[in-house]
Amino acid sequence: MKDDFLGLTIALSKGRILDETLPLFDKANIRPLEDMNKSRKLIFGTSNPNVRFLLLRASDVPTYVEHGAADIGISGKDTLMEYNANVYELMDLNIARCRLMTAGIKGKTLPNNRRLRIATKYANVAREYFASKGEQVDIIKLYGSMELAPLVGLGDLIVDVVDTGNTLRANGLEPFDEICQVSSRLIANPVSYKRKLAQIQPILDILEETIRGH
Ligand code: PRT
Ligand code: MG
Repeated sequence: MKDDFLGLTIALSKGRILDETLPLFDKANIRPLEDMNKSRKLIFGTSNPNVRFLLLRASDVPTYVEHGAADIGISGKDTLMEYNANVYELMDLNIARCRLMTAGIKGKTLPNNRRLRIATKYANVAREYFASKGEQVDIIKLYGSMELAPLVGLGDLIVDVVDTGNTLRANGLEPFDEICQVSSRLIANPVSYKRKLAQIQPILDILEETIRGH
């Protein structure tokens, strides 16, 4: 079911990762032929005829790369931890940095007579984190706006990514524990990595150089 494009297909995601990724590829002389933030397209040719970009939901990037629909991609460590796709993690790009944290209503004590309920889109990460502390929790799976949940009694805590913490504060929440630091990673399909190394390696070299120069 592969299409007939023989070059390198790179999976990117809309939003903050894209904004920090395009300047990196720019250094490698790979620029989308249209404004990816404005166009409604999902496949973008680039200034390099052998490279194209796919524009995906952040959480779909590992899936496209795992199945070889994209050769390489850029994904947050949070997303990689949650979906545990069979991909190579080639490089820490050190962009879109944030932290995975637990958070809850400011000043509120947690119940100790029952299991904690955790509202999150990071169900696997949250379950493993609490299990590692010896705590069994009930997970309430959400797809966005986690900050709302505890305010209306949906869960005692949330697990979410936090940058400045402004969103938590604006909603009367406070961060509690840091689960891990997050940054975006360059990932590769294992077969593509072997077959297309000649195309991938020069891009890796330039990205590496650019990141070190930061
Ligand atoms: O739309 P979709 O559900 O696919 O993703 P999204 O809108 O939640 O996030 P998106 O697409 O903009 O970015 C996805 C990736 O960016 C995440 O997987 C992280 O790896 C990375 N990243 C870095 C962040 C943040 N920083 C971040 N601050 N993703 C989300 N946020 C959220 C945060 O949860 C809060 O709601 O941005 C809001 C502002 O953060 P504060 O702490 O500065 O207020
Ligand atoms: Mg988004």
